[in-house]
This record gives sequence, structure tokens and C-alpha cells, in this order.
Amino acid sequence: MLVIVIWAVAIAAAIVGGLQILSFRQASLGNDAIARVQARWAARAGVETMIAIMEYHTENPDPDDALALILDLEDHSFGKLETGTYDIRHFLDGFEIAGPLDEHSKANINLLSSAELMNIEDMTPDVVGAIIDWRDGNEDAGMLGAEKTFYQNRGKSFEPRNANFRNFAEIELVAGVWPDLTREEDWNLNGRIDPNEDDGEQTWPEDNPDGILNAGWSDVLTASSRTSPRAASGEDRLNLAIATSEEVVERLGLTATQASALLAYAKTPNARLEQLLVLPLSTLSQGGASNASGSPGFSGGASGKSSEDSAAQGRTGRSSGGRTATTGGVTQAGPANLDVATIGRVMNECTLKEFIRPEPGKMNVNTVSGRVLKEVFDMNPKLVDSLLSRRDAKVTGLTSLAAVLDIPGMTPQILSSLASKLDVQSFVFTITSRGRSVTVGGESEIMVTVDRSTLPAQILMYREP
Ligand SMILES: [Ca+2]
Ligand SMILES: [Ca+2]
Ligand SMILES: [Ca+2]
Ligand SMILES: [Ca+2]
Repeated sequence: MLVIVIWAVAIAAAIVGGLQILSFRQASLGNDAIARVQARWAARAGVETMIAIMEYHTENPDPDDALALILDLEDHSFGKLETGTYDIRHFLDGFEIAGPLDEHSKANINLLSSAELMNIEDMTPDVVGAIIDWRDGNEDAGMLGAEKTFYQNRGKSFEPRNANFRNFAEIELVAGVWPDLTREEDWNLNGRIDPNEDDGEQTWPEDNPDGILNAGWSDVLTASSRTSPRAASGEDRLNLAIATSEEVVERLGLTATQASALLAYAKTPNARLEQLLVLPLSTLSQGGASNASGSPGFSGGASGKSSEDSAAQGRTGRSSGGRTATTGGVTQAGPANLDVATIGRVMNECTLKEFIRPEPGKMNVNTVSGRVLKEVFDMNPKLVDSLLSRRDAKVTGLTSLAAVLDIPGMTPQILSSLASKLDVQSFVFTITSRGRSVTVGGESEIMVTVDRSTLPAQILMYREP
């Protein structure tokens, strides 16, 4: 009898013990699950915060502060919630930067010429040829290129898009492209340094464990930057191909004579706003408006300011175009040439063609990396350094490209060609938000590419590994 009782106790104890182990295990499984959920929502909170800030700045633009959005994003790149924290950062050109990656800090692969592509480290002529063929609309393979048949003959299940690259990772499908070149140390292409990317040979990939992320081609190239109809002021850009003289006077503060000369130039074939930096308005407008400009010289005092104004003076008031002359506008002389600040405003606020859909975007002079300018565009390193130090010295960033005309080594010709690639605005950002739970052990990452030029902002890519 006693034996049975002891047995029963022993069995009961065993059962209780077993139950305890089970419930401990379940509790810890529960904790893991809670930690994961907390981390994921913390990461999500970071993403939502960034998008809210972008939308705020789209709604409330400050044309006098080119860094307002960037710094606001940076200031909120770390956040604490009751159940976790998030942090958002990225690497660019060897530096770790708080906040989302500005896609306009890199060169858009869809805009680069063969020569520019060839400038990229470790690029080869056959890969350049294959990139061009991937992107161009036709099926004619270039000398070293590769079109559809090339991929078919190698049993590939895909073929060239024959249109613009939609994201950077697509480049890895192109013939001859290898991930060790496109990604180098950033093996998961998230723009951040992960533990396995900073531990040498211990784990894949092999890397130099120096705390710096060398991200190969992904450090200089993007396919995500886009154009927007929005001007720096927040209004839609004024399309000079169809604008009236009154609109130009009103929006840019030009004289009526200057406005008609600008409109006349805008209607000439191959007109480019950047040309205003190189040639006087009176000369440019002659082609299409010989009746409006009698002589190529200056008009008699129609404008309050002359073109000698140094760019260092920066933004001037709207009156700088010489509004006094708008009354009547009957002077027979040619238009007074635009001062540098006004040219900057024309480039910031106008366009020469109708906006139909977003196209590959320009780089933002306020965020572009030195590596991109030096390597991809083969710019004089000294000039790049003075450009970037001028930029970094301004608390409000560069609100107009015209403000760098006076840096050492800059010429109107160089600036004009730069202006076809650079702007002062950014629309597309990639947020890589890492969430951590308060409960031990939870970590989660969300990567989102956002175009803030429309309201609500548009999600172009969402990735949750
Ligand atoms: Ca093609
Ligand atoms: Ca990474
Ligand atoms: Ca490694
Ligand atoms: Ca490294």
C-alpha cells in the first residue's frame, strides 16, 4: 500500500514537473514572440515617423532652407516607445549618417552615359554595353552588349527590361554583373553595416572589419531617384513652353521685357535653362525673338541689378529682377540680363516641358556624395571639395545652384553642365529602420523607399527580411 502511495506521489511529481517545464517553455516561446512583435512595431513606428516628417515638409516647404527636411529626419532618426526603440541610419561614401538615405545623393543609373558608367570602379566595357542594352528600348545588341538572345542562349528565365531600371538590385541580372561588385560588404543591400558584414572571414561575406561599410556600386548608383513637378517653393514648376509673360513676371519677379525674352528662348529648339548661366538672356532670346531684342547689348537701366552680382550675396528679394520696368514694358532695347540669383530662381521654379510621369531624378547638391562627383562624373577633386565645403558651411544648405558660381575653380560653363545633373531638392528616400524590443532579444528591420512628392507619400518599395 505504502509503495503504491509513494509511486502515486512520484508519478504526480513527475507530471507536475513535466507541466512546469512545458509551461516554462511556452512562456519563453511567448516572450520570444512578444519580443519579435515589439521589435517589428518599433521598426514600423520609425518608418511612420519618417514618412510623417516627409509629408509635413512637402506640405510646408521652406525654399530658404534646403536642409530643413534632411535635418528634421536626422533629428528623429532614433525613437523610444514604451515597448521598444527604433533607429534609422545608412552608410554613404564611408560615413555612417543618421536618418534615411536620400536616393538623390547617388547617380541615377538610368541617366548615365557609357563614359560615366565606365568611370565607376571595377566597371568593364562589356558590362557597360550590357547595361545600356538592358535599358535601351531596342533589341540591337551593342558591340559588347547583350540583348534578349544572349540571355535566352544561357537559359535565363528573364530578358532585358528594354526600359529604365526600376531598382538598384535589378542591375545584378545584367550579363557580367556580380554581387561582389555591386554589394561588396553590404551583402543584404540595406545600406547598413550588419554584424556579418563587419567580422572579416568569420561569416559570409568576406569583409574588412573596420567599422566602415564599403558598398561597391550600390554606394554610387541608384535607380530610385525621381523627378517631381514640385518646385523648391512647393508650387508646381512653371512650364515656360506654355506660360504667359504675366505668369513669369508674377512668379519670378522679372521685368515684362525679360519675361518675354525668357519665353522666347524657352520656345527655341534645344533650349536649356542652365544655358542662362553661360550666355546673356539677350543673346539667348535672339534666336527665337529677334523682334523683341534690338541689340545684343544691355538695355538702359531696366533692371535694378546687373549680372556682376556675386552669387555669395545669395537669395535676394523678388524685386531683384527690376520690377520697376514692368509698367508698360515698351522699351525698345533688349532685355536686361538676369542676375545670378534670378537665374537660380528660374532654374529652381521653372521647367521647359510638361510633367507627365516621374522620370529618373537629378542628384541633390545638398546631399550628393563626393565619391559620386569625383568617380562617376570625373570632376576635379579640388573643385568637388570646395563645392562640398561651401555646401557644408551653409546652415541652410544651398538653396540655389547659382550660389556656387563664385567658388574657386568654378566657371559658368562647368556650373551649367553640373546644373543638368544637380538640383537642390530630394523626393525619394529609403528608410532602413531597425526596431528593438524592451523584452530581451527582439530585433526587426523594415526597409521602405518613399516618394514624398505626392500627398500622401507613395511607397515605391517595401522590404521586411
Ligand atoms: Ca535593349
Ligand atoms: Ca548590410
Ligand atoms: Ca563577414
Ligand atoms: Ca569594412
